Amino acid sequence: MTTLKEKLYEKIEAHRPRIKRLLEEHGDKVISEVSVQQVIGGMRGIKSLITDISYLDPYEGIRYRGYTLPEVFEKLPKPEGSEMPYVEGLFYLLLTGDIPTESQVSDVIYDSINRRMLPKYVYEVIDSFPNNSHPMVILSAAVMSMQRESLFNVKYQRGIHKLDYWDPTYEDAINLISKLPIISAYIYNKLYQSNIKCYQDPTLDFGANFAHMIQKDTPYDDVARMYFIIHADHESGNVSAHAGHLVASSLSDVYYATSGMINGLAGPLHGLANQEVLRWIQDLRGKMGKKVPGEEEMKKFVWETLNSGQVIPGFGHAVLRKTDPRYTIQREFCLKHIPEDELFEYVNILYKVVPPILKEQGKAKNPWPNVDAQSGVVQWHYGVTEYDFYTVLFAIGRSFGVLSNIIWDRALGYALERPKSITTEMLENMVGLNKRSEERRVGDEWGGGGGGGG
Ligand code: CMX
Repeated sequence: MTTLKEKLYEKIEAHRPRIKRLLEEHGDKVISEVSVQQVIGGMRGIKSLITDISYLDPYEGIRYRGYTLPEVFEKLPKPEGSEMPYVEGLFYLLLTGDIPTESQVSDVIYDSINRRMLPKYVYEVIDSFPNNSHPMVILSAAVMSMQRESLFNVKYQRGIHKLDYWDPTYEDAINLISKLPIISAYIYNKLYQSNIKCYQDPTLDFGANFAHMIQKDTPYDDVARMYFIIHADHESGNVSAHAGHLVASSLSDVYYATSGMINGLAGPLHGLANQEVLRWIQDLRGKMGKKVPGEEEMKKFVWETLNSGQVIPGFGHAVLRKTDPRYTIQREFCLKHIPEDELFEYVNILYKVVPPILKEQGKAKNPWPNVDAQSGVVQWHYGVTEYDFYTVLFAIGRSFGVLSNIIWDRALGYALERPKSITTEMLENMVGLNKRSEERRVGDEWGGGGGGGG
């Protein structure tokens, strides 16, 4: 057993009694109420999910296992001469809650390198897609095609005790995480680099090997590490994390769940926003010729977008109410390494002009930039100019959080998700809008009752 798996097992054993006690002694205590606005408005803010991997404070931003992002970057071990930590160290932190030592990280790297080999049929699945397919579609299909590799599935068919579900899930998760950069690099090379064949280098860590496979030079290894780490988790309610958790809650294995996570991430209100930011800026760049717009020109462009009924990509958030620390980390990286970059100038002007405009428009609850406003600029500068690909990078990072959560879901025996839905008429009745509500009981008409299956 690896040191990570041993440590995880210890942590699981220590955590199980806490959940048991909560359920047995406090199972019927009320912790949250639900308004009509929340039922219609995408369940915003309803406290109904549990995770210990990360927590998102609206004003402070994300903490992984209690650590802010700057703390994570400062504390995790780094490769010699690198500014950014090993992604494998982040995985150790997310799973166990502990900052790993150098040797614990080496152990994870060694284990992961041995799992990088892709079955031949995955290359064939990727090759079978036309070159104008979106890379997120290919990624999702490639992951899905590997479902037959699931150890959890085999063990379940043979009959495995519930308490042991986490073990084959852990094996599946590390197998999949180790393969994701290989799959993604192969997709990148097929779509944008004339199908060049580039093999993994077993002497390199997760970030450096990915940079090597898409043939980007230093410091892209650090850019990749930074990118994967900042995107890893954002608690459980966002679409990608929730989709992964939801699918896995039916005991679907991590291949089904990760494909679901990828599909949710591919929407423009979520992960695809990073591509949208670049597309939107390139549109303006096309209009401006070589000139960088001044603040007044930029304001006009922003208003044009808003007045045509579109959102400003990279701004706003369902939970955050301040500038996203993931934005700030990338901004600081740009200020240090690429202060003169033309696209960074665009992003800087947007940082100045968009929040006051969104405030003036008065709709967005959060006028500040999110992670996606800045991430494409860094990628573009270091040679990944194919912005369709940016959400794939987000997906590689997000898989660390989603898969860590699924392993813990299995370990703690979290239940099948099954919230209750009601009809519009029932909701009207509940708030007293229908006179008829006094005359008949909703439960009689529709069978009432709670969740159940199906
Ligand atoms: N530009 C224009 N309008 C915006 C806006 C933006 N950036 N952000 C929010 N609004 C609008 C909403 O569309 C909504 O309008 P309607 O009342 O007409 O429906 C109104 O303001 C209220 O929305 P909200 O409560 O502030 O935001 P939501 O929780 O509903 O949505 C989000 C959050 C991220 C989808 C939204 O801010 C948005 O569309 N942003 C742009 C897309 C984006 O950057 N997404 C990436 C988020 C981070 C990530 O997941 O990767």
